[in-house]
Amino acid sequence: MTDPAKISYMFTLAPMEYSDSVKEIFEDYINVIKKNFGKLENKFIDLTRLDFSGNFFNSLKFGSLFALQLGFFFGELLLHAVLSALFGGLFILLYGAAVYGMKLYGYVTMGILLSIEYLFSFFKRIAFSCPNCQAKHKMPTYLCKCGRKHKKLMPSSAGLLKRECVCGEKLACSLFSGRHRLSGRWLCPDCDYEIGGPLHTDIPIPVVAGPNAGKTCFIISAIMELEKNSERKHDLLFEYHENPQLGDDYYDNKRQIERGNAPLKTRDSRLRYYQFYLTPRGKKIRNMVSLCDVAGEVFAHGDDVIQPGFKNAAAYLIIVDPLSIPALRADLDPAVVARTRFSTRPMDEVVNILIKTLELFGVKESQHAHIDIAVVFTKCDTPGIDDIIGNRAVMRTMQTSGIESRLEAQNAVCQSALMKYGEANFLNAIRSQFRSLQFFTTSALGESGQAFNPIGVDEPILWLVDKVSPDINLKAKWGKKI
Ligand SMILES: Nc1nc2c(ncn2[C@@H]2O[C@H](COP(=O)(O)OP(=O)(O)O)[C@@H](O)[C@H]2O)c(=O)[nH]1
Ligand SMILES: [Mg+2]
Ligand SMILES: [Zn+2]
Ligand SMILES: [Zn+2]
Repeated sequence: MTDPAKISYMFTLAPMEYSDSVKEIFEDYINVIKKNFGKLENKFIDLTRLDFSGNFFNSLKFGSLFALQLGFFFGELLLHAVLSALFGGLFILLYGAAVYGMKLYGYVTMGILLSIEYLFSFFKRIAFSCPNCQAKHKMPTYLCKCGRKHKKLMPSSAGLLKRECVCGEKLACSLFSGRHRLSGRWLCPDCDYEIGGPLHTDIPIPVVAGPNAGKTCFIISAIMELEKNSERKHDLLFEYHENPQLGDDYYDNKRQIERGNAPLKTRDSRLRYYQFYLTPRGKKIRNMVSLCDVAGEVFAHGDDVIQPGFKNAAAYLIIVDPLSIPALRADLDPAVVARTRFSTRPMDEVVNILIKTLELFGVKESQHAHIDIAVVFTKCDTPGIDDIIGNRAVMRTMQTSGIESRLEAQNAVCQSALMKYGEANFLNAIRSQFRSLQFFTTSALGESGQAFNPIGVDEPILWLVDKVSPDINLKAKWGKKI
């Protein structure tokens, strides 16, 4: 189905006018020839009617006059035939060159515009992830004020920089003519859900873990921290993009956590998209980050993971509940373990389900080999954890091993803890499948007994966003370019 746009002069109307003109010129030419030929024919008929039986001189006079007239008409026919063909042909040629030259110029310009748009979109990762149907598209559908939908508002034969909707509204259809500033609405081409706009870097990050690992707590508190600190600390402007039609519970959960309660339990097995913009000051192209939460039950029964959003990820964030590791749990105070709610889902199974899901959607290993992954230990406020993988363990490693980078020390501590506590399978699976791996130790709720005081929850998000976004560079934070 083509878009409801008026036809353009350059691509359609001018060639149509041209072919009409050629037809007209040709018809005129035939008429002129016919007319001249008719004159000649009539003269011949008159000639056959002449009576040459009378006076010889009279006959000679009429005969000569006739021959002269015949010659004149024949000459006229010849002149018209040649001159009209010459001038008509020249006109057709020049007119054709102008019309088709213009059309060719149009196609070349269209090719250039589309190539630049394509390259620009590729390098800036311009796309959008639909929080409703989870599809990922490069270009949303534009809904004109008249209610008509333009599925591909891009340079085309309906217009290179602007096109006209059949309602008469002029629509910018290129990045260079301000398409992103149009005041109509932008929809997902698959499900018509209204999305944020056509010009942002798309950063969907599924958050992966078993039930009760602390996914929802982590996501909500990470977003709260970013909302509070990202502008002040990193000059990144934050704006939450709420999806109330899809049951977005960010603000409800934020209130829950601020009161010291656990967030509302995620019941739906679909991915829930928590979306926000995180953009360096002064940049026109905003980063749309989507943290995708799912009821942990999905990772409890592998068969249920048919969530297309997983295949569109820009990065993954795996949550590890340290208490879900049986050997580590055994090292903690039994009284602490008894009062903490933890995940019982083995971590290597969670990762295997993720990898199987990607296979199911036809995502090849070579594709996710370009994807970065953050492995985030939660609940590090639990007494005893700090000494194993937390800040204290990291500081100790930095002092004893000579590792200067905190990120590297964190990796060393977390990986050796995983090996020590029998999670080599989990470690090998993620190491072999993804590009880069960074460990973080966090607490979504903070020291027990205190009010909301999360630790390190925004770091994994900033790290992944820094990795993915071409415009964000938090070198100062990490101590190196990542
Ligand atoms: N101590 C502690 N408990 C946490 C933390 N994060 C989550 N929890 C607890 O873990 C349980 C499950 O958390 P939730 O976010 O609902 O897990 P989900 O099923 O993975 O979304 C809740 O009872 C939380 O109170 C944390 O950082 N520290
Ligand atoms: Mg949850
Ligand atoms: Zn959709
Ligand atoms: Zn319209």
